[in-house]
Amino acid sequence: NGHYTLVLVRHGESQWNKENRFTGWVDVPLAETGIDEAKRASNSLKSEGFSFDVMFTSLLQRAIKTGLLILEDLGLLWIPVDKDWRLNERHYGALQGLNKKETVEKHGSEQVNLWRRSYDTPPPPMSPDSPYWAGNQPQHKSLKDLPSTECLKDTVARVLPWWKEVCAPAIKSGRKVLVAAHGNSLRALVKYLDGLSDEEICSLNIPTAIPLVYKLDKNLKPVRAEGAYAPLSGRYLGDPEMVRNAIEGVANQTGKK
Ligand code: DG2
Repeated sequence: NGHYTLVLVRHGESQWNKENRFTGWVDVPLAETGIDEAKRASNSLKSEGFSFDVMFTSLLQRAIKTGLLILEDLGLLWIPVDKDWRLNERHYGALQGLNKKETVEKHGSEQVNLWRRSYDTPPPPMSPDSPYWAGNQPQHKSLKDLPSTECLKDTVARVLPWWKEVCAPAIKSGRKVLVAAHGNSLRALVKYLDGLSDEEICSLNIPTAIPLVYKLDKNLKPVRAEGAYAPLSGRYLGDPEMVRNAIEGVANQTGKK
């Protein structure tokens, strides 16, 4: 019918999501709960008959593993998997490793919210002496221009070239695409797809492991889906109440407990 389908999914709960720590480029594993969430995601994809020809993911195991768990459940472990650092989580600078609520206690919620959700205020930079410096990670050390911090605008600046060079051509060639990535790399992508303003994107949170399904026209412009989660044109595969709670949970990670 001249439309394309694109499925985006944030990884399931990671060990540091569980411990409520800023993660960014640190390569933490999925928590047990994250594995269960990935299975829930694949069940909902299966029950609606989704299939994929290629998976795109980051260089971080929480996203890779979530995607592979989904592919496994769909009998699709054989399809190509293309890993690209440009889908990595936004680099969280010197905040990486810190507990989100403790960071609020130290710096105040206004400052932390600015670091977390403003479009163009990056967190303080990470020092190359940090054990979490990307140059110490085997999958990143050969990248040129290693980031020491990123705001969402910086993340958009690397996700968009990936979209244009890699993802858009794959979709246009008729391949059914699954993207398994991260809260902020996906916020960067949907900001572009849905043309959200710098203000609108601030209040948008992406829940873990709930597939977000986009219908795209022949120019890859989103067509608003029935049951779309405004301001997005895509729809989440999941009970609306569960989706809403999951999104609020992300927003409240820095809130009072
Ligand atoms: C989280 C996002 O990334 O955190 O880096 O801590 O999606 O890989 O779990 P993800 C992190 P927030 O921006 O929601 O605080």
